[in-house]
Amino acid sequence: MGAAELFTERGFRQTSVKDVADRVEMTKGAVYFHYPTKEALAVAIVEEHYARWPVLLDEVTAEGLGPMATAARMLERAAAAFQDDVIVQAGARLQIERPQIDAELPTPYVDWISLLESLLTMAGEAGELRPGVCPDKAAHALVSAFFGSQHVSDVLSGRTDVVPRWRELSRLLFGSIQAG
Ligand code: LUB
Repeated sequence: MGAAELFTERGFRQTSVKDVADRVEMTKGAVYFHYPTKEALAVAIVEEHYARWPVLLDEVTAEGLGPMATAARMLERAAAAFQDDVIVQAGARLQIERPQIDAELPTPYVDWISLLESLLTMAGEAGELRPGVCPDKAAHALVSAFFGSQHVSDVLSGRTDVVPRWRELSRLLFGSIQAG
């Protein structure tokens, strides 16, 4: 957690392994035992960020909503994670700083685009999608909008209002792609 807090607060370049060791009250050696480089620490946090979403999908799927509502609910829960989960916040900042990180990081956005495209395709098959809306284009637009919304919240409010801001934008976006 300590490293995630520091990466979120200061970013990759401005965080040293010594800072992490101090924050978690371990020796540098102990941190290096678990993570041979600072890059390895960043990779672990970004991977943990992405590991959140399949767990979330299982939880939301268990609610038994239709595909369109499942898509909306997934993004609503993601907004709560971006607002409150320091691992998710750190992963997002590290992905922005990926050009400065000499490590293989997961490609951002693609899994969310793919998930939303499959949910919106199912929504189309269920008659929940406005005629003429392409699931792939709408999925890409939703991810772009979400990314922008949480980023603006981060810059303007330290992510304290991700949820209400996303709720406003989500209402507009889903209102424009759902049938009826
Ligand atoms: C999401 C971010 C921030 C996509 O999937 C990702 O990589 C994301 C971090 O890179 O927003 C929108 C859910």
